[in-house]
Amino acid sequence: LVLHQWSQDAAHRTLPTGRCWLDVFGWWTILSPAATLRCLKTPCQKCALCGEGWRLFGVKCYNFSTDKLNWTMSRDYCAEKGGHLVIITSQAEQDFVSSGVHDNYWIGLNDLETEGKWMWVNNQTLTETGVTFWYERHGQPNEPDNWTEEDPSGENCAKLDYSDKWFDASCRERKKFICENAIILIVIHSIGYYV
Ligand SMILES: [Ca+2]
Ligand SMILES: [Ca+2]
Repeated sequence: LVLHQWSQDAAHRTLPTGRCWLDVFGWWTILSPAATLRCLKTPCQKCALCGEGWRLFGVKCYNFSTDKLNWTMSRDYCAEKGGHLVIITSQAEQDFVSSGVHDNYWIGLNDLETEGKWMWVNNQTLTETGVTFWYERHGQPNEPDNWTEEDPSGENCAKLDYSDKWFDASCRERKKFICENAIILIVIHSIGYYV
């Protein structure tokens, strides 16, 4: 892969491959129609790439599905793509996944094994990750409430709701889902100069 090397004042100039700028993470970014490419260092020697249809945030790639699947099928679909259902471990990540697309999405959180013991798909507990974004009601039970009126087995899978908060829901329901995957790291062997 041949990339150009940019100077600070080249930010926001149009490159043949797309646009580049120094992003908030201090990395150079190119947006091309096919993919988001971001350099880990200046001068660029390694770049972070997300596949087509995946969005780059931090050091991860995210795919927001348009198809609807039940929770287990969503989990398996993300695993087939080499990733996992999204694991939300910070306010910034919560803000990213809930920005722009206000819809219902499965996330990688469940209490299938032990009722009330919520686990991420990598077996981390909410205590371990230290952040939760459950929906809170005023004067009524908060989420998760393990509601059993529609599904007697209760609600054992977590979704990101229109309200940008988490709800437990019946794992049988078909919903859109968010997959999270590692970035593709590319080592650049030849660096040109943008003038
Ligand atoms: Ca439950
Ligand atoms: Ca619920």
